Amino acid sequence: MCVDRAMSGGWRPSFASVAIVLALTGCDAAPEAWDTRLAAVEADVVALAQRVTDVEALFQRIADVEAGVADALASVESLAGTVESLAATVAALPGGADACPDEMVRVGEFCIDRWKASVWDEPDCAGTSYGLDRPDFPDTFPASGDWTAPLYACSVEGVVPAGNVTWFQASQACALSGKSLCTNAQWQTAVAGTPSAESDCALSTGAPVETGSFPACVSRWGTHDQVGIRWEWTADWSSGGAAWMTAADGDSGRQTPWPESYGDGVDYTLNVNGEAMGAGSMMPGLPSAMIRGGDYSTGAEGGSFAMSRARGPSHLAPYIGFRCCSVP
Ligand SMILES: [Ca+2]
Repeated sequence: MCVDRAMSGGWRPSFASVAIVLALTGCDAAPEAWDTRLAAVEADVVALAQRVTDVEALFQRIADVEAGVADALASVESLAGTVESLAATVAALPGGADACPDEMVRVGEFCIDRWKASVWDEPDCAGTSYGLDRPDFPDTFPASGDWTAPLYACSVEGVVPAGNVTWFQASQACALSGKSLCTNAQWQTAVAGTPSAESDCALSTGAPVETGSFPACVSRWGTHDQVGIRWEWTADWSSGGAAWMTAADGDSGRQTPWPESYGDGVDYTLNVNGEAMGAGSMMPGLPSAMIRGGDYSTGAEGGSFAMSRARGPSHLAPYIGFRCCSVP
């Protein structure tokens, strides 16, 4: 059919081109049939043009969708970056994930050992544990802290923690484990909520016991045995008083200055106005290093407010141990 030939091929027809093609192809239909057929062709052309317009619109919609998908992908990528950044921020916050090693707990901006320190000759807390019942530290780890072979402070449950250790040895053992002695402020902050009674913590066992032996002796933050077993050296040095406090000042210089609502109200302080005890004797002019918490025979006067400034950093005794802190 003439019209079919005219419409064949891929080009887009117009009324003029259809008329020219019809003339050139020499169609010889009768005039009355011509009008009818021309009307039909016009209708076909209009329909075809509409379909072309529809296809163009479809292509535009596809392009729009593609642009929308690209925008969405960019948004997802940006969001992923934001989430990653937010996760890092959260991890760095106090209490954030992975902020402290497993053997420590997070308290505000610092980490503190869960358990009172034991001192080992292997960095993974293996080998020999020192200072349990006597000052048996090797010559390579002397009282002065001037070590030639390292020892390591570990936070371990279920072992007797170290005593018989000077402040200098305690400080070095913490440092060799990548930590430091806790400051008095850190110690006091972390101990919050620890019970202060003899029945709750190792304050009247007569000898050191293993860490964790008194399950109730735990602070609100999760530290164990800050009260009892052995006093703990803190990093802080200070002066003693002008003179050693005598029995006239209280029970051998002990005072119980805390309000009733602090611990059990009888936690004692020692020599807050006096001299400090050195290696075996009272030494005028020797600074004290503060010890906290109380030991296996302090009794009810030990507790989360118990403190003594009666021991110089060079003192060592079975009733003094330590624990370590760090800032991540
Ligand atoms: Ca107490």
